[in-house]
Order: sequence, then C-alpha cells, then structure tokens
Amino acid sequence: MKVQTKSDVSLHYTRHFNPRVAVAVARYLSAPITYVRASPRDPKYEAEFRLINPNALCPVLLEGTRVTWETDAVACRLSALVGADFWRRGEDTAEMIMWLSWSAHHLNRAAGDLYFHRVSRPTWSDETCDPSVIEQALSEFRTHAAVLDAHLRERSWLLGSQISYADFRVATGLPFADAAGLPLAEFPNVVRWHDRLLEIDAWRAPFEGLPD
Ligand SMILES: N[C@@H](CCC(=O)N[C@@H](CS)C(=O)NCC(=O)O)C(=O)O
Repeated sequence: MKVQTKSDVSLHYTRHFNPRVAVAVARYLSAPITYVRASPRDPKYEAEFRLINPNALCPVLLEGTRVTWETDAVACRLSALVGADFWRRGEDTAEMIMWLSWSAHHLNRAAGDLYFHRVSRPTWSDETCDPSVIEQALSEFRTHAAVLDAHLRERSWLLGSQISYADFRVATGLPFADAAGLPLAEFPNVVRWHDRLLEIDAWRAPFEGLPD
C-alpha cells in the first residue's frame, strides 16, 4: 500500500477503534494527506491536543484553520476532498446515514463496550470487569448482528452492489473480533461481508507503513 503525503492536510490518529476507520477511509481514497500519530490522552500532549479537539479524541483532520473531528465527519470531508462518492451524496444518502446512525447507537455501541472491556482497559487497568457487563454487551451485539446478517443475506455491500462508507463504519469493531470476543461465527453473512472488506488493503492493514 502506497502512503501518500502532502503537508497542508493532516490526519491525527491512534490505532484504536474509531481512528482506525478514518485512516482506512483516507488510505482507501488515496487522500493526499500527512498521517500524524497522536497521543491525545497523554498528559504531556493533552492540553495542546484539546486545541484541535476539545474532546481530546482521535481522529482529527486539519486543513489550515479548518478542523474536523468525529470519524463520520472526517470520512465525509475526505470523500469530498478527493471528489469520491464513498460518502454518498445522491439518492443513497439517507440509507447510508441510516446505517451510520444504527451502527453508532446499536452494533458499534455493543462492540465498543466489548472492545473497551477486553482490549482497551486491560492496557491501563488491572481491574476485573463485572461479568454481567460483558453478558449484556454480548447479548446486545447478538441482537444487532442478527439484523445486519439478515440485511446482508442477498447483498454484497450494505447499500447493494457498490461499497460505500457505510460498510467501513458498520464494520468498525470487526477487525477486533478475536481480541474483543465478538461471536462473529454465529453470523455467516456478516463473516462473508467482512471477508470481502478484508480483501481491501486499506481496510485489512490501514496502519501499514505509518508511524507507530
Ligand atoms: N465519537 C468519536 C469517538 C472517538 C474516540 O473515541 N477516539 C478514541 C479511540 S477509539 C481516542 O482517541 N481515545 C484516546 C486515545 O486513543 O488515546 C468518533 O467517532 O470519532
């Protein structure tokens, strides 16, 4: 995968759940940007980082004085910058936003809880997680993954025959399925769909060749 750089637009990222999607979008679209590995919650950098994102979270896209944060907004902007239809702008826009909203409030919330408790928190805390929290997140993940599985039964991609940003966003948690213990094998259409995504270099290995 070729890393393109151009100094006046920069994407500030970490290698976690949400910024992974923004980096994958930028690389999929071959956006002419500089990738900047950030540490927004490191006490050494946090105050300075809050000047570009008051939430001290990645991703952030900087273009001169224009600042865009939130993964979906960054994807929208990247798509506009390169003139792509990855962020749909026509008849499909509402359907794409339906999936973005659904994933934020349902599937990725459950997957994100499992990611947080099983992948993220163990890197900075020894505290053991209440098993009922994991059970609840697993139950919610199964409920929502079943909806996705049914939708994908006769479709290659969420909006039909063409890939869109909805596919990347809804799949946010799936690259972490093993580490987060997501019961993906129960949802064969989701597995097939994610296998198709994994054939895309930018999705499979978004950080390849980027600063660690
Ligand atoms: N709602 C935000 C969430 C962003 C977010 O939670 N970012 C996390 C990583 S998943 C972050 O930057 N955490 C601080 C860090 O990784 O140091 C989005 O969709 O972009």
